[in-house]
Amino acid sequence: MRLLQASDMHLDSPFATLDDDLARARRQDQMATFQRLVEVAREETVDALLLPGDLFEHRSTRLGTVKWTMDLLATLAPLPVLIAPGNHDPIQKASFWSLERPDNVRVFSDSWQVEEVGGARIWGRGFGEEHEPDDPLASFPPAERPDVLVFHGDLDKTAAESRYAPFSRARLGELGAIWAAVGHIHKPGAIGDLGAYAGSLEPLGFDEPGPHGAVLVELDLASRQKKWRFLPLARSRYETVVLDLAGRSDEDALADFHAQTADWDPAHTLIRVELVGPGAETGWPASRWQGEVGGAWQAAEIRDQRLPPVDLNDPFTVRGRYAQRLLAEIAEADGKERQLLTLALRIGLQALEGRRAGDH
Ligand SMILES: [Mn+2]
Repeated sequence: MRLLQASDMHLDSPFATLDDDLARARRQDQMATFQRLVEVAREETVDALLLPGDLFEHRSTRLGTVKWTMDLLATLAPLPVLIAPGNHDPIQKASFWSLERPDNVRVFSDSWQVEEVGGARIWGRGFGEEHEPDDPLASFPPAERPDVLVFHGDLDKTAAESRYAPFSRARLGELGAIWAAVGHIHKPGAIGDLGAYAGSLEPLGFDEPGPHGAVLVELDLASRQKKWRFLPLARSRYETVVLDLAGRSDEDALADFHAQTADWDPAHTLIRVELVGPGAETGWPASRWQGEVGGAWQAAEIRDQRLPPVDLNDPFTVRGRYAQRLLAEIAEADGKERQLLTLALRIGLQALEGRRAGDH
């Protein structure tokens, strides 16, 4: 039998860090990719579509989107669509899961339930609340042997580490399913030989780089063997390019940028360029980099983390001591904090030279 697995669509995500037009475009991408998923279910003549959670973003999904989704899934009938709600779309009393749905769409509750599809026993379980520190596999009925599992949870985590249905791969192995279709982790990947996370169907941000999509599984119930492959269905991808300016000109670094990104489709790539190394004083300003990287990308942002020239051997001046203190903190920091501290270092050193803060 053939199964198509996809999760973590987060339809109607706010994309709050993007400007309004781009956020709207990304929500349209999410819906277009979901539509593509439904087409693939039809083209690949699968026996069921498995959606292990976070189909919706319960704080921001609009009623119209829920209805659009259900109408689309209805077009697959009689193909079963099995949904195990996740932490972003838990089955609560006052949720869109209480709306009417097509007969072929089945939503698992927050206790394990079974659906029979083509002779396979497909067991599923959903989130009932946003936070669930209990191991979802601990409550699996002990006398049962599942063929397929569909659920949302956090792999190789303990209750102390995760409030998102933490479970162990050892326990998953003990249950003896041929395949586990699991949602929650947005990076696509195998769970050993036991199953897989399909990852977020359409990536949500720069922390979800690379191709995203769905998983197509082929199972043989008699031999309990399986084959599976990843289908890159996402419309867009997020990529970060780090350009180290040490020992080369801005022109060379830009040529390197073009070489590194040559294979990516600009119209469907959101790109972040991190400038590191020296050159903040003498190199192109961030605004020039923004222009050089180009407007062909779906979105392009420059993260300027270049350091100003600093004499580290000068602990006797205010400038040297300020720099040492900030550099020590920069070494410990990451992400946004690192960017902020780098900016503080640059502006602070300029201020100590009597220059205006806007000159960076
Ligand atoms: Mn998710």
